[in-house]
Amino acid sequence: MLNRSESEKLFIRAKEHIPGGVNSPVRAFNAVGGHPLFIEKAKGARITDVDGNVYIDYVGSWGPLILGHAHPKIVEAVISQAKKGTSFGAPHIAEIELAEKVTSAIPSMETVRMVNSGTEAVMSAIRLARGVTGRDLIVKFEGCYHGHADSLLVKAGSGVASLGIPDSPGVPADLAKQTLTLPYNDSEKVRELFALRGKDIACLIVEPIAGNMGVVLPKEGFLQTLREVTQENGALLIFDEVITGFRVALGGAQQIYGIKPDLTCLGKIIGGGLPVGAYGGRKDIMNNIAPLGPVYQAGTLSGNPLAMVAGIAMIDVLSDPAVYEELDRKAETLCAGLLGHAKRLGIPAQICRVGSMFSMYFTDQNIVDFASVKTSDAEFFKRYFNALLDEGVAIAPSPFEAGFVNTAHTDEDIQSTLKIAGRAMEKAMA
Ligand code: HOZ
Repeated sequence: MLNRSESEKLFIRAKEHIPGGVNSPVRAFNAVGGHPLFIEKAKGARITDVDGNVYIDYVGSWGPLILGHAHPKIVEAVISQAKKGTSFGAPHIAEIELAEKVTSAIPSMETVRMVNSGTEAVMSAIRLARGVTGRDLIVKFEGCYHGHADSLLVKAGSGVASLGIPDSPGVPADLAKQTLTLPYNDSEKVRELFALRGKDIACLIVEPIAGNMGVVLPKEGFLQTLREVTQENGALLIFDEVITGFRVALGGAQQIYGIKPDLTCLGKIIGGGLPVGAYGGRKDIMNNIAPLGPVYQAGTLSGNPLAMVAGIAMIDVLSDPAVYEELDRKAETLCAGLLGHAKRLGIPAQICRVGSMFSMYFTDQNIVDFASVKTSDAEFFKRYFNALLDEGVAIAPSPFEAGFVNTAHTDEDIQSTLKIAGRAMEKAMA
């Protein structure tokens, strides 16, 4: 067992003045027991905690660090911008440059508005969809998490699922009523709902590859059904690509599956690890946002220069297709090795993976939706998580999150991880 006493002390101190000692609930380790690690520093594929323990990191700040921690190009861009100013609250050239890069990588985003987080991006896209269609109802899928805006905290994934909070108090019942939920991957139920309520639905929002109930892949034809049904009913299709955008491909999941949504939301990844989000899509829709149109959305720190230059530096590196091939190869090796261990040990297991994002489930069920995800053995996960951590491998402290391979992971890192994971699974069986 590693000595984590300094982290433990800091957690006690943090709880004095920060609710639960954390600034985002899933970090609190509730789903895995013990206390969170307090991080001292991170570089490449490794994080170091305040006790000096070093871990191979597959959390990557929950996805955005596709180039690993403190990538030299991003660090250089941020330092050089900081010397010129950290916030202007006024237009500047880096905003245009990042917007050009995002819209060229994701052509369905004809124009894009920068905000500060994925939550803000989604919240604004929903308001826009309601404003443009003049309708109130929205549709989401069980286990998909789209940030913590009121309308979206209904049957959500991520921390909401980890903590077992089905629907958050504080969300007015009248508002929650406007959010209709369906099981992920159930095309038939989507058609049935739209047949009944289609003319009142402003938009349908989906993670085209779910990443907040763990990774769940869309079944063949599912995204196409969503595209057709929304179009037939005059509702907007919103892809929440906060996790998948620039992660599974430069053009996100929509590039892989060949579906063009009306609006797309992006998050943390386009800031290279700095706080940022964005939403964009068809110009005729986006033109309804203030100052062009009446749908209001604003933010002093939106388009923040530090986040913009970090995002530009990151996209420049990602523009080489070899980056994605390499990520895919390493993630494939890792996942095949993990499944191999499970098979050898007779542990029922499934892995869902697209490129460098993946989740492992300890179940014999096919993973297609939130119900099947919940058949994964949460107690086994807890023991496995802690056994990994004890040997210096960090994965997300919840069975409802994704793991990420980043460009900084070397082949040796993958092999060491596999050795540790084999031992961790054996330990978790005991
Ligand atoms: N929604 C994030 C993971 N999918 C949580 C991030 C955090 O708690 O820091």
